[in-house]
Amino acid sequence: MATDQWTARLARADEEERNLLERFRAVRAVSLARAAPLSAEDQQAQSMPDASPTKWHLAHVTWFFETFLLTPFLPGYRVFDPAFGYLFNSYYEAVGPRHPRPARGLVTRPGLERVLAYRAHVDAAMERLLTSDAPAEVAELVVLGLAHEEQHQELILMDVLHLLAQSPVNPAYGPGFEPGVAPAPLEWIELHGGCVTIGTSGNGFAFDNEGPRHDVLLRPYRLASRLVTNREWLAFMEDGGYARADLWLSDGWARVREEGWDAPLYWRSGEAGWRAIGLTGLQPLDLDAPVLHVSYYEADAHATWAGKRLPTEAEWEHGAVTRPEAFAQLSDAAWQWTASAYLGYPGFKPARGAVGEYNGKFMMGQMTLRGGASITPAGHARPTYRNFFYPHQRWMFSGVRLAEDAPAGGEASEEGQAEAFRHDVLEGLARRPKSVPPKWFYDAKGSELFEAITELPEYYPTRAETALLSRIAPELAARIPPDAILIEYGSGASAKTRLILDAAPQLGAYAPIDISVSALEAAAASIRRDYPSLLVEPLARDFTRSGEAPAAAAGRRRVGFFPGSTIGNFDPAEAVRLLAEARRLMGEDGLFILGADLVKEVRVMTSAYDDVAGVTAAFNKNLLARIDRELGGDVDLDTFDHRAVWNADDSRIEMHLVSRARQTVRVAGHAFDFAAGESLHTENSYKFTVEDITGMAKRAGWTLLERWIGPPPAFAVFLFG
Ligand code: SAH
Ligand code: AVI
Repeated sequence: MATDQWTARLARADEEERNLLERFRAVRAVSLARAAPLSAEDQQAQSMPDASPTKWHLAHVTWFFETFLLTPFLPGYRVFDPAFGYLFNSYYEAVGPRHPRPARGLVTRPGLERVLAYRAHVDAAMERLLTSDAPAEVAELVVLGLAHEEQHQELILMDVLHLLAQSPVNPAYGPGFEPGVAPAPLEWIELHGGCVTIGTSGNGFAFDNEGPRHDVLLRPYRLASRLVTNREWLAFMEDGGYARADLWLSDGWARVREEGWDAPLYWRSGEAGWRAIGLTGLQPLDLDAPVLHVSYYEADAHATWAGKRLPTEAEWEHGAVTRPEAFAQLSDAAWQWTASAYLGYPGFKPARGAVGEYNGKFMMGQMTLRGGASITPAGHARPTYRNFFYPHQRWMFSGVRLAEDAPAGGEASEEGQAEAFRHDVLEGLARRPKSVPPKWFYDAKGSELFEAITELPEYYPTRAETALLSRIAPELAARIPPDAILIEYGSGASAKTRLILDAAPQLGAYAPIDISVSALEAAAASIRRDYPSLLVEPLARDFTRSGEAPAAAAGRRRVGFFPGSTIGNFDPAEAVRLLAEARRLMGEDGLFILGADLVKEVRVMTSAYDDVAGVTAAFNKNLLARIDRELGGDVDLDTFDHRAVWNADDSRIEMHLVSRARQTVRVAGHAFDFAAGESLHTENSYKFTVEDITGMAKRAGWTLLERWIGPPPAFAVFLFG
């Protein structure tokens, strides 16, 4: 990276980085702290050519400061020992010849004491340099030197673990670096992709290989919310994972055969089952912890076995940057193999001079890993960070995050919907407790049944909201700007919409969004017929997914309309995400009309979901009928009961389908066991207080403009801007 670029970056560096001397002291201290639990003998030995003795690491990072900072920039600096240039240069050809890497463990002199004296000598000189009037170039090289030292702090622990793992007495390094377990079940996080931008934005330090920032085209994809666990790895092994050539890349299979791989690097089998060597010694395998110390070949074979794939590094980065809250173990457990070869980004040019050897010359034959590990020094990694190793290497803290393709065109296409339905049902039936998202109720039959529900004597929400909307429509209409577009979420039959359209003839366009194609098409046709001057643009898609604005929204003020208390069919966190996404779509000057059912007497609420005529039961069971129709299921509807219960803790009505007896159902070629009385959870309908709604909307970036509450059974309509 050119010097002026480094300088520019540094100028933008954050406060901590500005106080270089303090950072210098802190980072240097971490290296000694990591070496502290080790004896001089531990710090001398080298267990393989790829690993280096701790003593060598401590000296090499010091040599970096001496060579690139003190010698050129500190007037009168006296080199500690001229022989060290040869002993502790790692790979810098421009700086001269060096001791062969596989023989580092044979250098018993200087001893550890003298290496520590070398560090003290260089530290003292660096203090002088950093308190002098040094050129700006010095600061940028110090930042690089510290990032370099942090990389070696990670290497110290990788190399020590490899060394200790050679010992028959299973010594431990010590606690404090365990990767922890994933908190939640695996979820597939949907990402739309498209033309996305990756790479460092130039704010704060980054290695040269993290730029230039550039565009990448990504097809829709899904990323696993957490890393592959030891339990999942064991299932792969038990299914012959290391014995089936069909799962492996050719080079990987050759390695398996040559080196006799049958488990991750540090797993050991014994009478008590599998155990794993880590920094705390030989321990029983924690099945919920992420698998560690697997090669690229193994990661790829596991992904193939699981019917998934590894993410590309652009997919990984885009997910980590845009949805960080959706992922666990992004940077604190294990580095994550990507399917991307470690190459320069478009336009990449290594820096001139010796530091240009830092990254660029390794861009051949290696694969990129993303994230960060439990042994990565705090603050060292970032979402654009590109780590890299050869595909056979295993001694680093490497793990696996899986990816898969999402259907082309997303759920908007018929094929996409079918695939998404299959995916959600198979995954939902495999969960404990079993659950399927309620959006799958709404095929043509389900939408018809919902309309029948709205007429039931027990189902008060539709009548209550319709009455309230009729009353307040003039007030709402007064807020709607001329030629605005009304964008409706979950429009169904678009019945309530008419109340707004009648009161606000100034509306220029209407975009109903609904996942139910049949309901959407019928509603759009009837609105077109009855409002001939209105531009109608129906959108058949899942409104929880961030999507493009309707074409008709261009140049128009936007008014969102989300009636029916359908907001209550989402968990609070999902609801906030949805409202925030709506905020983005409506724009700064947008409005949002939201209908929400309020908490009331329990009996009134439960009977609305358990009507005497059994229409709600038929609506609920239609999910099973749809599974049978579309996924070749063999579920007998009569073996399940409809159940609607009030969950006071979560303030929601829950709908379940409860299996009358123990049974096995088959869906899309997969078998799922139900115990007698076991439930498939099909829907939540949260019931709110006014504060619940205003709180969620506020978190999503909306401001309350007005709200109206109808007479009992109470329903509320909110206007946000
Ligand atoms: N707004 C109407 C209909 C409510 S029924 C009313 O108030 O009476 C809920 C509607 O939302 C259904 O038409 C259903 O197909 C649609 N829906 C549910 N989840 C959806 C999702 N995730 N994306 C798009 N539409 C959805
Ligand atoms: C669409 N949604 C708000 C309805 C509700 O009340 O949760 C769906 C429904 N489920 C059972 N009856 C109606």
